[in-house]
Amino acid sequence: MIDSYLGLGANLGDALGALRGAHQLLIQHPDVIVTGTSAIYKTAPVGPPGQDDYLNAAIAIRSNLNADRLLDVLQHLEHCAGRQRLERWGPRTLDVDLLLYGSEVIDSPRLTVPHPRLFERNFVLLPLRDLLPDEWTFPDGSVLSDRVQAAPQNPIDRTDLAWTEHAAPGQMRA
Ligand code: A4P
Ligand code: MG
Repeated sequence: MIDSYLGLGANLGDALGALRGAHQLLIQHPDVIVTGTSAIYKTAPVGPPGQDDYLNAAIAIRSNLNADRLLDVLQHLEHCAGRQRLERWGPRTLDVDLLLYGSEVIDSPRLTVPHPRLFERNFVLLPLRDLLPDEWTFPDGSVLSDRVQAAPQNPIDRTDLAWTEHAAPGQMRA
């Protein structure tokens, strides 16, 4: 079993519904165990101007799927949220990125892991920090707390939005 970390982002339509829907589909997936969820963050958009704020979050999972099959699952989640690929870095109903796949480094035509823009984005690193210890070491030897400190300070607010309508907000660990 491999522990993986997913980054989720949404800023079109019902963004919270898109995050919640993806979470539910992962819970229901026969080959995936959801082991943790970050808080849900409201973040200023990075990319083309005129976009709405995003909701960003991270989910920890455990799975036997290889990285390629896991990417298929993530793209299915995007598809279920009605994702259309229009503009690079443009608005999206749901973006699900594979941030970390165990401690593996993957560089294939379809997949780059760790995610290539992970360290440039506090809206990815801060949710990830809800799921991993500060001293977590990336495959390149860098440490999570140092990466968080060095990341650009894009405006970001931790919300108390819950992953399910009736659950307590914030972090859950298995
Ligand atoms: N791909 C390669 N590596 C990976 C990986 N580790 N995880 C390939 C997921 N996919 C990976 O993805 C394009 C291709 O990347 C996939 O077919 C897959 O084979 P995409 O999701 O269609 O492309 P994209 O998301 O439009 O582009 P990109 O560059 O991945 O966008 P980003 O980097 O995800 O940025 N501002 C805020 N505040 N919050 C956000 O979440 N997100 C973006 C999108 C821009 N601004 C944002 C946010
Ligand atoms: Mg993406």
